[in-house]
Amino acid sequence: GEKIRIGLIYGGKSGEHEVSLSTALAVMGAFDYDKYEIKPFYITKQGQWRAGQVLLAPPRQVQELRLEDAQAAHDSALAPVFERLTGITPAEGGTDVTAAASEDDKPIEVMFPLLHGTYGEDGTVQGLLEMAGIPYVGAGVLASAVGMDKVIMKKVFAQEGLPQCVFRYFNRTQWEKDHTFFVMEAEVALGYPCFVKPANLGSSVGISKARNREELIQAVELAFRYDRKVIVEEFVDAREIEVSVLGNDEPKASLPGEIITSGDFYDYNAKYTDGKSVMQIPADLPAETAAAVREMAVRAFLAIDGAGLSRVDFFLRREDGRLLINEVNTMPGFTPYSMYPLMWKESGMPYRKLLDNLIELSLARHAEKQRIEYGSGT
Ligand code: G1L
Repeated sequence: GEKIRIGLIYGGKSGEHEVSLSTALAVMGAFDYDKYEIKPFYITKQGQWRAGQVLLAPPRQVQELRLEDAQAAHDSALAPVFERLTGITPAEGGTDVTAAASEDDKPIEVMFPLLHGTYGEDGTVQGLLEMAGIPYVGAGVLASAVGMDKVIMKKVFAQEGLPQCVFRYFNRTQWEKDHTFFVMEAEVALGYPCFVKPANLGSSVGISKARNREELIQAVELAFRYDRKVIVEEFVDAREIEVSVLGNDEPKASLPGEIITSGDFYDYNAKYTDGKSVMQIPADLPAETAAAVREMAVRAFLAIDGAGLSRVDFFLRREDGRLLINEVNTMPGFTPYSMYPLMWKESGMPYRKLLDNLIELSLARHAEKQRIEYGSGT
């Protein structure tokens, strides 16, 4: 029968360009090509869109994904999206006669947006796909945007009654007007050491630990280079526990995993993430703690209005054994060796099956949205 046409958007202007490329290669390598055909959409570092030929087999190396020469001059890579937006096909519009009515014009049935913060904030690519009426995998506009802003996310957690670490935040204007006020506020609420971060989660840069007032001021000024809003968090001496959540309105949680950074703990369940930390799946936790962390992960997912998938990260404080939510990541690492897919694998769902499920969830959510009536009908 007909194959399901999957689109992959990857690359992008952000610092995670290369991560996005290797993720796209891993995803393309995992599909069942008897069931799916894949159309690549590459965004260059300069922000230019390039559509590739439909793939009937997985590409072998990352280099093949850069779509350097063949489509380089092709400025109509967004055509499939804008055709949906406008209802005008290239043939009708008369802009691109060469590409008329070929097999390549078949619409994308489900899109994977495999990139992060391409236009500065997240939710933007999701918004584009939303307007074009193309079903896509993962969080929608709202949850993507909430998931990018640490401050807004914490406000949502607070409203949901999820325990979290103490924090303070301020914008650049407030800081410049009266920085002594905010230093005092942070010192009284959090003490030292504390962590200073740009509110925007997209950047892994600009984060530092402050041990005294001088370091705090320096850390805040550094963080303001990357965002107009800065958050200061209390230091928590804790284990790092993570859970994979999958679903739409009735999401399910995987077995929890742990990121162990102390360095000297290795066993057969532990896998390297980088030089300094290992992943342990499942995490070595008492049954009640594992159950509690999974329940909290689902609550957090629903609280941000998640869809498709999210990795939910926690602290398990050593001092009192209390669970604190750290963040929801709507775009987690997603190669077969990343925490999110590995936690599902350990829970009985291999990578390829996970992709099937995400596609089904995307279509289900799209169908659900089409049941909604918009506007007054005038
Ligand atoms: F499409 C999904 F499944 F929703 C999705 C989208 C993005 C899963 C995972 C990601 N992750 C990334 O794009 C990234 C971590 C590679 C950012 Cl560059």
